[in-house]
Amino acid sequence: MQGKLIVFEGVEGSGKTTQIQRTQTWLLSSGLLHPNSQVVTTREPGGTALGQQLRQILLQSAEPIQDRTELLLYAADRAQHVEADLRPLLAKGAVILCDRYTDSTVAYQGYGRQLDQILIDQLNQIATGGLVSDLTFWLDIEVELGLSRARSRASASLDRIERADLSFHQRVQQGFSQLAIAHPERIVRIDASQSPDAVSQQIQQVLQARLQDWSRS
Ligand code: T5A
Repeated sequence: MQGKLIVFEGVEGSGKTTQIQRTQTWLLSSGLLHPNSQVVTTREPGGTALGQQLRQILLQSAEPIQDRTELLLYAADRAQHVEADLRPLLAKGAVILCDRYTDSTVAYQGYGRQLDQILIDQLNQIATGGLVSDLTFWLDIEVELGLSRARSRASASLDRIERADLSFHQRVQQGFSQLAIAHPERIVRIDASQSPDAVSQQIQQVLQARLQDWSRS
C-alpha cells in the first residue's frame, strides 16, 4: 500500500489528540498493515521545528495578530510541513495521522475570520502543492461541549484562538459542516460527543474498511 495521509479535524476540544493517539496504537496492533509499516503522528500548526516556533506565535502572541497575517502564518507552517515531512514520509509508504490540515484554514480563517474563500483556496494550493488528504475524520461536537472539554484538560489555560467569542467558534463549526457536505468522498463525520471508546470504535470501523479498499487498489 502507498503512503496515506489521514487527517483529524474539528472544533476546539473535539478529541483529535486523544483519538490520534488511540488510532496509532490500534493501527500498529491491528494486523491490517504490513509489519514494517510506519504509523506517524503529526500536527498543524507545529509539525516541524520551524512550525513549532510559528505555533508559539500563532497561539500565544501577546501582540494582536491581523487576520491576513494569521492566514499567512498558518500557510507558512503548512508549506514547511508538507515539503519537509509529509511528502518524504508518504514517499516511504508511511501512514500519517495528522491533527488538522487544510480544512482548518477554510473553517477558521474562511468561516471564522470571514476572509475571502478564493484567497484561502489559492493559499492552501500553494502551501500543499496539491497534496490532499486520503481520508479526513471530522470529529463533530457541539462547540460549547468542546470548549468545556478544552477548559478542563490538564494544561487548563485557553490559547489565543480558543479565547475568541462563541459566535466565531460557531462559524468555524458551520465551516466544517459545509466542508463535509461538499466533500463526502474524503470527509467522514464522527459523532465526537460520545465516550472516548465509542468515538474510537466509529473511527476504527471506517478505517478498517478504507484500509481494505486501499490494499486492493
Ligand atoms: N488553526 C489551525 C487555524 O485557525 N487554522 C489552521 O489552518 C490550523 C491548522 C490549533 C489552533 O489553531 C487553529 C485551530 C486551533 O485553535 P490545536 O492545539 O491543534 O490548536 O487544536 P485544539 O482543538 O485547540 O486542540 P485541543 O487539544 O484543545 O483539542 P483536541 O485535540 O481536539 O482534544 P483533546 O483530545 O486534547 O481533548 C480535550 C480534552 O477533552 C478530553 C481529553 O481528555 C482532554 O482533556 N476528551 C474527552 N472527554 C470526554 N469524552 C471524550 N470522548 C473525550 N475526548 C477527549
